[in-house]
Amino acid sequence: MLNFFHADIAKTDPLVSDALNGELHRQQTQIELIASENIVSRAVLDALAHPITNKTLEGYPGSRFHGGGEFVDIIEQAAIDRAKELFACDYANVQPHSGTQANQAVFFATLKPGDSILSLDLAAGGHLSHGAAPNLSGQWFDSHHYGVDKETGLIDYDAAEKLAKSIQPKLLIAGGSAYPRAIDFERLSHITKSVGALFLVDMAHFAGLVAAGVQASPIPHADLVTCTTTKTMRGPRGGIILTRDTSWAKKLQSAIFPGVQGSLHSQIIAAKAVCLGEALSDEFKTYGKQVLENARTLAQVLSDRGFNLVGGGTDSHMVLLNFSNRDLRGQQVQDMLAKANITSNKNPVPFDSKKPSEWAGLRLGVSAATTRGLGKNEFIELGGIIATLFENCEQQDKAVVEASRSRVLALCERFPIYQ
Ligand code: DSN
Repeated sequence: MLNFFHADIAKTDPLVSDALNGELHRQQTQIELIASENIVSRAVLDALAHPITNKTLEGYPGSRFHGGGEFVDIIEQAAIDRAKELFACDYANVQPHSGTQANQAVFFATLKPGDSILSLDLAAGGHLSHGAAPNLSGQWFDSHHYGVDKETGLIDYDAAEKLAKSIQPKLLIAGGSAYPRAIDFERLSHITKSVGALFLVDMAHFAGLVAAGVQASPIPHADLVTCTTTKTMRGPRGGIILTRDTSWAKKLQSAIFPGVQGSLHSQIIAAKAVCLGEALSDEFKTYGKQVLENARTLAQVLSDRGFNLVGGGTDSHMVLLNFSNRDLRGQQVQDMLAKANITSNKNPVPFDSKKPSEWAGLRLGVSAATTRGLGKNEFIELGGIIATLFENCEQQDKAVVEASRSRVLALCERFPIYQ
């Protein structure tokens, strides 16, 4: 049995061990620009790999169905308290296994099947779990979408208001995966109130920027707020539900358990507590400022080189490029960047109704590279490399790719991770 508790994974499972080592090496030698990714601290990794993962518990701190929960109680309560302090709210549920499950729990607490919901269109930067056709939310609810203005790429609040008045939704949702500009929560809150609906803000992508004080908080305006602890929050995979209105507490507690989830993931709760503690630090505020500066720098460099930015720029960690005027597809530019060790993802752009392989957009996010230590100067350099690679999509000049790859590898060496 000693072997079971102490043998190294390299000996017990070489296949998985080799792939894990390969993934670590990939992360160390590529610049990560996928907007939903980040690089967690050693402390978060320690929590994720702790034997606390063995613990099964249902319920909430002080009221569990299983015995032996005294240490998880301490940790979960700390995560709750830290989330409330960080986001200046009065209720937090840290058990959702993901952002999507946080949203499902909110639906369970607020809607009945067939009720109407109104959210940002997927191609305009919304999220699958906000009523997109293939998602459970799109099939169980009468789902409608507001969008962005064709010229500016900014949310068309007047059109959203008209739509809300005609649909009379039960729930209006803001937030998503690929809207780079700030959202006017106050305006959407007024629209919501005018039709007697509830207002949910899913701040999964920009929660870390809210925590750092560089983006406005939706908490004062929304009835309910969900987020993930990945992305800009720089923590483990998982979700959180927040509200300033404690009258929701009972419904939300039972919507998560036993509503849409069973036992909690103890190791993730521990890692969430660590990440929330880190986000309360001054260092995290500095990090948030740097994320914003880096994203704006990248946007400026790419715009100066003639590339088209959806929304005309960014107020967040991400930049969304539209290649439709250049006869390029997102997949082509994603593949070109990958050849030079830059990871990104193709994305639809507003009004893009094509299949994923033909989407005209590319989404770039700076959160992970900022955690690595890249600052404004490095993003000026990286933006230049990226623009040159975009320009090389037609020619496919191997020398350009090789020169870019060497410069990216040099950046990775200057800003190492997990050494
Ligand atoms: N919604 C996906 C993304 O933004 O990449 C995963 O979080």
